[in-house]
Parts: sequence; structure tokens; C-alpha cells
Amino acid sequence: MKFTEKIKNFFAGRSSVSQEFFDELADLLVEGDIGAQEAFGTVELLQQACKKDKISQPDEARERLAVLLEKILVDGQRSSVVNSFLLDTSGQTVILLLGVNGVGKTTTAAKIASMYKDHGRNPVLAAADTFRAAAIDQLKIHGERLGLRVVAHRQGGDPAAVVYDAIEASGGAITGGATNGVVIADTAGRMHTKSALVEELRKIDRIVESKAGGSCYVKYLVLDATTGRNALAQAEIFSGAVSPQAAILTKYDSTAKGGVVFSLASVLHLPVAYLCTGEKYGDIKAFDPHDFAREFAGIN
Ligand SMILES: Nc1nc2c(ncn2[C@@H]2O[C@H](COP(=O)(O)OP(=O)(O)O)[C@@H](O)[C@H]2O)c(=O)[nH]1
Ligand SMILES: [Mg+2]
Repeated sequence: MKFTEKIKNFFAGRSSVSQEFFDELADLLVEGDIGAQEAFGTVELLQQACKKDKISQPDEARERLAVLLEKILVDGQRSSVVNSFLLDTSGQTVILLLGVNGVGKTTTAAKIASMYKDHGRNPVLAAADTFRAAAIDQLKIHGERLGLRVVAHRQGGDPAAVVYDAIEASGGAITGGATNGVVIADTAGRMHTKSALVEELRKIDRIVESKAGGSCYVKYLVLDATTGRNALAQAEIFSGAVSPQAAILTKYDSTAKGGVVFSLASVLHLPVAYLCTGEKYGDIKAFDPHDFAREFAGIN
């Protein structure tokens, strides 16, 4: 059963709010992958609000819950570089997709490339996951389908060099003059060791800074919604290594609960930029804190 169905059933089955109601609600939120601290804190605030405003109807309490949940997401948006406004940035743009293996980096790189293409831009895809030959081929297939250039080196090559070449290929080498090239770089999610991966990503980061400093440079951390609380642990590692500005939550089309986004906001101040809901190029949409909070609370 989808989490939203569970929460809908919960509210449908109550006739008034009580201590038991709040206790069960907190447990249910934890089940939805919200962290225990956020869940209990939010329910505490909800309980106070209901008392103060004499709210006794579960439906009314749920409206308040959605407002509190939305506030967690909005308060966590430290960065304004979060979503589709990027598409309207006219200058040079470099986008890096980061994340562990299997979360959907390559697929998401292609989705973002497709969005730019629809906006009349001509993005270059950079196959900077050089760890596996299959990863390079996978990006090349997307490039062919989308009619976009893919810059790739051989397997085992230096990913930073791939990104460097992609920036050149996109027109980023022109100094002094205005360029509007877009580079979307896939990266590796698995290495022999975690420190090797972190070093590799830091090197790419340095190359982009030196090669395309001053351009719009965004690092998105791709997280798989089906991994639940594990996504927070991944975000902690990547945030410590290369400070992504925002996350992209994939596989939200499955039975994923998605509550981890509240922890990303409150613990790491990592906003979510996009939600991905399938494998097709069009299955990506800008994340909306208001809609997400309401859906999580079972309102729609
Ligand atoms: N259902 C669903 N599947 C996805 C989504 N994003 C990626 N996938 C699938 O997840 C698998 C891993 O994706 P991939 O892009 O190769 O992950 P990577 O290892 O991070 O590059 C593939 O089978 C994708 O088709 C999504 O939003 N929804
Ligand atoms: Mg990949």
C-alpha cells in the first residue's frame, strides 16, 4: 500500500483528535521515512496548535500538519539554486549529477538534457562515469536518442578530463566572450573505496571551478526514494565531500514514501529540486514543497 493511502486511511478512521491520535500519527510519520526527531517535533507543534485553536476534527488537524510539513521544507531551502529557473539562465551552465550506483544519475542526466533541449538549448553530455564501460555506452545511447553530443573517453580514463573536454565542446573555452553552452555530466557512484570516489569528485569540482568559474554551476545529488532513510546517510557523505546545492529524488513513482526529504531539509539544509516519477524523459518535474507536503499528509 502506498504511504499516502495509509495516511488517508488513518485520518478517515478517526472522529476526533486525542492523545492516542497524536501518538499514532507520530509513529505513522516515522513509518513514512521522516526522521523520528522531525516526526515527534512536528506532532508536538501540531498538538499545541490544535489545543490553542480548539481543533478537534482530524481533517482540520491534517490541514495544519501539511502547513507544518511545508514549513520544514521551505526553512531548509538555504539555496535558491534549486529548480527549473536554471533553464532560463542564458549563460554557460555546468550541471553535475552525483550519487551512489543505481540511484538514477544517468537516466536523470538524460532527462535534464531533454529539458534543456526543449528550451532550445543544445546541451553536451559528459560521460564522467568512466568506472564502467557500460555506463559510458548507456549515456551514448541517450545522446543518440536525443540527438545530443556526448563527450566520452575510454573506460578507466580521468573523469575530470572528460568534464574539461565537454566544457570546451560546449563552447566554454571561449574566454572574454559570452558563451551559453550547457554541460550535463554523469559521474561514477562506485569506486574501489569511498575516499577514491570523494577524491575523484573533488577533482572534477576543481576542474569545473577553474575552467568555467563564473558560470552557472550546479551539483545535484541524486537520491533513490525507495532507499528510505539510507538516502540521508548518502546525502551526509556527499554533502561533506562536494557540497551539492540540491537533491533530485528519483523513483518516486514506486511505493517510495519520500519522507526522507524532510530530514534532508532539516538536517542538511539540502532542498529537493526535482522529483522523478518514471523512466521516460518526461518523467521529471520541479519539486513543489506545498504540493509535496500536502500529498505526504494525504490531502489532494
Ligand atoms: N521507476 C523509475 N525508475 C528509474 C527512475 N530513474 C531511474 N530509474 C531506473 O533505475 C535504474 C538505474 O538508473 P541509472 O540511471 O542507470 O542509475 P545510475 O547508476 O545512478 O546512473 C535504471 O533501470 C533506470 O531506468 C525513476 O524516476 N523511476
Ligand atoms: Mg550511471
